[in-house]
Amino acid sequence: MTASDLIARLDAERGAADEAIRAARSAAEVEELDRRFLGKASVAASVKEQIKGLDTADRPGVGKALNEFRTAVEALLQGERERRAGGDGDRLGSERIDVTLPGRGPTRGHLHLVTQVQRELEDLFVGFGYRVAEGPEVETDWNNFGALNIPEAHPARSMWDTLYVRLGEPEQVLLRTHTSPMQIRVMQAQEPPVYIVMPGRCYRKETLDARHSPMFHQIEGLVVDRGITFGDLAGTIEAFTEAYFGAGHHARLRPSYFPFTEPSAEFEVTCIFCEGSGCGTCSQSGWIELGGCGMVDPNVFTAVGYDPEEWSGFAFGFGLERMAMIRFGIDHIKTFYENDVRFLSQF
Ligand code: FA5
Repeated sequence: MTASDLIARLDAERGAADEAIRAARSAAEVEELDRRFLGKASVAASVKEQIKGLDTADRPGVGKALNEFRTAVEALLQGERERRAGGDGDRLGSERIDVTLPGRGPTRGHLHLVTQVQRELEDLFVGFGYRVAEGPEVETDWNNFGALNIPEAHPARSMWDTLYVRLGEPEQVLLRTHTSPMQIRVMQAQEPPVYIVMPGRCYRKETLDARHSPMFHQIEGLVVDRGITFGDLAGTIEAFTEAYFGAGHHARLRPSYFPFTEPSAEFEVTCIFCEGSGCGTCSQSGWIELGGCGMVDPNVFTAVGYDPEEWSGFAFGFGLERMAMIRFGIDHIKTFYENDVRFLSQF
């Protein structure tokens, strides 16, 4: 072939390469065209071989044409590769799936409502300068009744339907019916003055109704000092109800009877469900009883070795479930212990 034949072949091949590369449908096809137009079996490789057989004077012209061919085809191939990379990039962008959403972790639990109420009241009383103490739920008859001025066969024992534990002498060990035995434990363990609250679980042989459960919680309070009066008790109760329920809740102290306090009172707040007009939750009375209180009976001081001539004091015991019911509008005590997460997770 002459030099001009070779140059013409390269021109034709360049046209073919241009057309084929622009029509390529895949990245693999582009690489295939690279081999077809620039590889060992290509027209360019053949022209390169034939240059050797040309006259020396013709060789530079064909060599230059071959270089131009290679440069042009490489540029076309490279352009196509870059276009495809960009196109893939666009496609990848549009098809991207966001996998960075937070996964569903285990749901975190929290403290039971009664525990929350207990801790809040503890904090409140610690703020008033009280200490906090806890004691056993299995008690002696002496601490639960005897030392609290309720001797055996005293009619007042019927105020508390007691669950006895088969331990020791019959009917000498029981599940505490109230937190008041903690008064005895604390006074036996320390000298006055005493400013203390004692929360905990209590048990009674009782049928479940809207306000009563066989297992419930109380918080007991005890203050012993010189010159403590009923006014101090009333003031303390007022201060703590206002701090816990907020202003605007009506409360009243009603004369009552407890063997271990004299005088004694019952502490009640207006029923929030009927606002005083009477409903099932408050047994139609318009009031919900929160607890009992009174001035510590001198017989109790004598039982623990305190001199009733020197010391005076007051005590109170409130139901924690009742406090939560009134504050959050819960109309049945059973909801505390059914373990329904829909109820518990609201608090
Ligand atoms: C007593 O238990 C006395 N120890 C209270 C006391 C302490 C009086 C110190 C004087 C000095 P009472 O049985 O009324 O009292 O119970 C007090 C409160 O505990 C009730 O007002 C109520 O809020 C709560 N309570 C009593 N029984 C139950 C029950 N079965 N379920 C839920 N709460 C109860």
